[in-house]
Amino acid sequence: MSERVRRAAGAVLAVALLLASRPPAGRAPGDRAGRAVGGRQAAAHRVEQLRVKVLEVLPHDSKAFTEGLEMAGNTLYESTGLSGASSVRAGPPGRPPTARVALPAPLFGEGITVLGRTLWQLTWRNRTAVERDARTLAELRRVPYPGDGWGMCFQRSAHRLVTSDGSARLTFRDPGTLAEKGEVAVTEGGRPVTGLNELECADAALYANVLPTDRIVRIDPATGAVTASIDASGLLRGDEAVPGSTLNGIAAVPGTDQFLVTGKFWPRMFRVVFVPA
Ligand SMILES: [Ca+2]
Repeated sequence: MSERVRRAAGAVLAVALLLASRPPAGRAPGDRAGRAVGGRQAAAHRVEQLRVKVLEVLPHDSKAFTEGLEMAGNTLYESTGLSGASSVRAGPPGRPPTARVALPAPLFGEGITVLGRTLWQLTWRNRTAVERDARTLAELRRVPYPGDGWGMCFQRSAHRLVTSDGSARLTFRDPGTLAEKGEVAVTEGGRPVTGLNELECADAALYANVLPTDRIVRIDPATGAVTASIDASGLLRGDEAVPGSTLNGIAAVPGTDQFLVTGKFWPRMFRVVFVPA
């Protein structure tokens, strides 16, 4: 199949999926301002092009192989990976953590999300998820977790967890048991977006770091459609880059439209807003 035919087929599929999943009076995915979008074809392909605007630069532990980042109240939670170096930390953003617990080898820490008094921490390929006390970070129990653990966030409005596994698929899970409740394929212009990594649930949208790029995508969880592509390149200076230092870590700042973003082995973290590119 030629590239042109393949693209056309993808476009038709995207329109069909969009129309099938949208209520008749629904807003176009990701159109936060609620502007009318003329033309169904245009609506199906409308991906906002955004960039990061830095509001504040904060220190970040350059030894942290960041795999999960999330704020709850004024507390920043971070999960780090690598067998023998994995941890979960909590404290004010940009300050030394006030609580920190190691995840013993061979466990490889991955995504985290806070559910009130507890939090979940995934592991990469240890087929285990760890539930912790959100205040002390003490381990409460371990639950079997089949497959790769990557990113995770808690979509409060739908009372479900959203998890990634490095593919283009997001899985919805029961927040108490982690049992699968459904899934959605993430597409951009009809094509799958693979490498979905650290996640953030914010308002009605999902955000995902896209490995191995400096890109963050905003996703409509109802359809899987990418509604915005956010260019987060240029945050890490060339002289700060080391092997493995990829962008990975996005945390919404509660009560604002701001986000904290950082990466693996990054010495700095950034408080940003997303603005038109
Ligand atoms: Ca996050």
